[in-house]
Amino acid sequence: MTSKSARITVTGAAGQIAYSLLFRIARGELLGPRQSLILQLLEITPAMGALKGVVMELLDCAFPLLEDVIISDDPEIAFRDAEYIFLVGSSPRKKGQERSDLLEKNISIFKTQGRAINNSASRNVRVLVVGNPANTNTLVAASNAPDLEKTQFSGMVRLDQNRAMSMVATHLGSSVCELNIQKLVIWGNHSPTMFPDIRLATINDEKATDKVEASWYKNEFILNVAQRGSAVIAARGASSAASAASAAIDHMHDWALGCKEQEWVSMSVFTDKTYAPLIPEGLYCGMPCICRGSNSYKIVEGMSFDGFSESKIKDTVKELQEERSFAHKILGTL
Ligand code: NAX
Repeated sequence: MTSKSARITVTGAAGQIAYSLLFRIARGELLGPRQSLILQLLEITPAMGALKGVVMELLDCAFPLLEDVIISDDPEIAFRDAEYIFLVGSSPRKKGQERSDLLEKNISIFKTQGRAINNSASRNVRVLVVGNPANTNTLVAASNAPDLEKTQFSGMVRLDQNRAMSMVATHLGSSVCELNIQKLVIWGNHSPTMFPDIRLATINDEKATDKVEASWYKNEFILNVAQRGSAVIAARGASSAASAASAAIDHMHDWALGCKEQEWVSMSVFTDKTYAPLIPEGLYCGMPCICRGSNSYKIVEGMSFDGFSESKIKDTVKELQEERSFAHKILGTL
């Protein structure tokens, strides 16, 4: 066992995603079986009672790695010295609510949390934003943490990558367990405009585009990946929770410790000049990344785009730019 426990904060800790995420982290699935942990859990005041019940259950598991659990409704306390932060809690979309109303409510939550992270988290913190609208929430949080680097923040599109890999396998009458699917990329926003891109993907080292039908890819696959969240809600009566928690662990694990050799992972990261002007600087956009451990990632360079992929990326980038403008309008500044 390593001597110093890692401090991990999860917000929205009494919610559905956290109910899966916390137990998997505490088992060691995030940082491995030799790293002890302190969980720091943030909730809003009315949910503190329910959160106490979650803590009881965490303690009842007698996890050997779990040194302590701290709960608070004060972000500065919950983020104190945290090295890994999962921003899961957010205001949910209510029936009939416009995306702009959802954005407005969440922008103020993520502004407050960005400031608190800036003030109290570890200077080496890594922050993963899960709460929707995840890309723009990431931008708002990172912009309100001026003492930290933008590369210390990222948003989650890994669930979309996992869904896409599973759909490709199912289409081929197989499973991700039997097929080695690599380099499948999610570009853009975690929203229906996202672009799941298989142009460079490989399946058992062969080109994915030689294996799947082009019409299925263009007419069904892209839409189905983007609408998978709605399909889960329709079937389950509740939004994706365990699969979102699993993807959050995949994302943070790979960022912290590195992904497999040759593997690309999709992360919503701060855009630099790599794909400008198609993907302009200053957004958080789903991109292919390589993680080689030490809490770092590198955007995969040198990808080219045909007319179809370019127009898909333009659409999702346009939406990200509109959300950024809206956030600017609400906050006066980011
Ligand atoms: P729940 O409604 O079950 O839980 C959210 C929790 O957040 C609640 O307990 C609530 O009290 C808490 N909360 C609200 N405001 C807070 C604040 N200011 N500080 C701390 N806690 C706060 O939602 P759940 O199913 O857990 O989903 C959480 C978020 O993940 C939602 O925004 C959801 O849309 C988003 N998702 C993102 C996904 C992604 O791929 N990026 C996929 C799954 C999910 O839809």
